Amino acid sequence: MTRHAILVARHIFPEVSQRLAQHFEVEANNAPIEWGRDELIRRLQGKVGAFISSTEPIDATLLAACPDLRVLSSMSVGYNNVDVAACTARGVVFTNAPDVLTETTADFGFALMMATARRIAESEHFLRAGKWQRWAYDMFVGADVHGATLGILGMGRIGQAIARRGALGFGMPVIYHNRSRLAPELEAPLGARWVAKDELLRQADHLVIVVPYSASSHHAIGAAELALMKSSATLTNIARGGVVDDAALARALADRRIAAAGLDVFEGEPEVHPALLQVPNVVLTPHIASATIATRMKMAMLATDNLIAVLQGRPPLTPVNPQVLKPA
Ligand code: 8YV
Repeated sequence: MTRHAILVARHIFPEVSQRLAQHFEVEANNAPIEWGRDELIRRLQGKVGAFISSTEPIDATLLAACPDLRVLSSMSVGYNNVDVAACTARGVVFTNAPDVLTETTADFGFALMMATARRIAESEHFLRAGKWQRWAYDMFVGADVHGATLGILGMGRIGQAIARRGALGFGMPVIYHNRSRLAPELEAPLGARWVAKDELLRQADHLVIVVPYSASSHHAIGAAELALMKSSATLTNIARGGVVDDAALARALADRRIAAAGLDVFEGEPEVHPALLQVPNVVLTPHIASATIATRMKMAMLATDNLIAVLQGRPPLTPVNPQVLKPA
C-alpha cells in the first residue's frame, strides 16, 4: 500500500518528523526559514496533509493549487493566516493547537505587563549603558501592579488565565470586555466584571489584549481608544499584530498619552514599526509568549496527533472546522 505523502512546512522538533515518518512519507523544511507562497505551493503538490504554523498564508488560491490536500494542522492557537471557510469549501480539515499553551502564554502576558509597569527593560538598558551613577528617589519609578485594576480585552482561555493571576495572586480588581460575557460561575471566583469597551479603556490601570485577530478586531486599539486611557496606564499586547494600530501607539507613547506598553506581536512582524523602536517606554519581544520548551513540544505534538488522526480516518483532537469530517 502506498503511504500518504505529507509536508512539514516549518523547521521544528525532530520528534515531529520522526513520529510522522512511522506512518507517512515526510518531506520536511529542515532550515529555520519560512517558505514563500510559491515554494509552499510547489512543495504541497501530491501532499495530502501538512504541518504548518501561524505564519503560512493559507487561502483559496493556495488551496486550489494544491488539490490533493485533505488536512492542514497548525501548531498555533491563532489562525488568522488561514482562510477556514476556503478550507471548508474544499473539504480540507483544519486543526489548531489550543489549550496546551494557555498557562504558559498567560505567564508571559503577566510577565510582560509587569516588566512594562515596573520599567524593567528600560532600566536594564540604562544600567548596561553604564549610566547608573547614584540612587535617586524617582529613578525608573513605575506603576504598582498589585491592587491595580487589570483590564482584559478578549476573555477566552488565555484572558481568563491572566485574570486568575491578577485576581488571586496580586489582588487586582478585574474588568474585561468580550463579545460574550463569561458565565457567572466563571466570573465569580475572579471577581471579574464585564464592562463596555470604552469603560474598560477608561478604568484599566493595566490593559492586556488577548483578543484574536479578525476583520472586526483590526485596529481595535487606535488613536481614539488610546485617548480614552489613563495617562498612567499601561497596554500589553500578546494577541496579534493588527489588533493595535502600532503607529498610533508609538505616537501615544512618545506623547506620554499612556505611560508604557509591552508588545510581543506587531503589525507586519517580524518588521517592527520604526517609531516603536525610537520610544523608550515600550518593552518589545519577538512573539515568544508560548515559548517554553515544554509548551512548544506539546503544541508540536498536538499538531502531529491531529494530522495522524485525520489521515488515519479518526477524529482529530482539536478541529476548527469539524463539519468537514466525514462520519466514520
Ligand atoms: C506561536 C501563537 O508561537 O499559538 C499562537 O497562535 O501566536 C504562538 O503561540 C506561533 O504562532 C506558532 O505557530
